[in-house]
Amino acid sequence: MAALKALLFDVDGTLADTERDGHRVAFNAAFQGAGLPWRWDEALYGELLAVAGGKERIHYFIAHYSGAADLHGADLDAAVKALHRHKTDHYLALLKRGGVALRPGVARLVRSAREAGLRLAIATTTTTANVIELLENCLAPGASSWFEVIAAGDDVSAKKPDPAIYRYALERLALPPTTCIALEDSDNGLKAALGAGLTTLVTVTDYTRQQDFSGAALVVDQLGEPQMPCTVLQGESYGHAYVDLALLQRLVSGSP
Ligand code: XBP
Ligand code: MG
Repeated sequence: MAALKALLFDVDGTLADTERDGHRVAFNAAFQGAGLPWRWDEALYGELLAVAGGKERIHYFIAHYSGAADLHGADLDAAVKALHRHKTDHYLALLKRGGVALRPGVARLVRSAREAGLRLAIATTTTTANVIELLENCLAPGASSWFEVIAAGDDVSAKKPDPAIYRYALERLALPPTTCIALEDSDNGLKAALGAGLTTLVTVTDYTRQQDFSGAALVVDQLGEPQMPCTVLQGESYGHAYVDLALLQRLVSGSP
């Protein structure tokens, strides 16, 4: 039985429900600041989330929602990079204002993994600065140092669902995927983790609940707490009322 050695966490949607009231709001603030008439409402943003990566998402929007004319012939790549920098500034300010909270069970699971001597890593599409601010602001001051590897954003050129970010994190951990587990929220993230050979647990969000999670070891509504059991949506939780290290070990070892 492969002993669990490391937890690889996705960020957006997994550590915190950041998309609808966080990133989406920041994108719209950047568009407004640039004098652009673009406003991503909750429904449109749900569609645009199919594209991982903020810069890639803006490019996709321009290509598919005829936004190019609003840029009046500006250099497209430079314009998107500038918009994304401003969006990130707005998102960081939102995090600093306390606009985002960790999802249930995240702090508990991270702390118990540390106490058990398990290694922690991040594998995310979002920008490194966003990860550090979220960990420092929402988990604990200094918490970003608890994660041995923070694999994020442009560390890899191919974003999720490509497995590159997970392969990069595993390489830096120098661990085989059989001793690790990935925690994700979306189909893109699941595909990326499975592509890197990782057992994967999914905690859904309102945006991802209806997605296809074939191949996930377990799909739940949230990690849960001792006083707030999670709901199993797919797979087997072996009698565990919430996600803890013992359950993650069973999922990795695959033994019933
Ligand atoms: C989700 C993403 C990110 C965020 C926006 O990342 O796809 O692009 O939506 O962040 P995760 P950026 O892999 O953590 O679920 O604008 O910094 O890309
Ligand atoms: Mg995610």
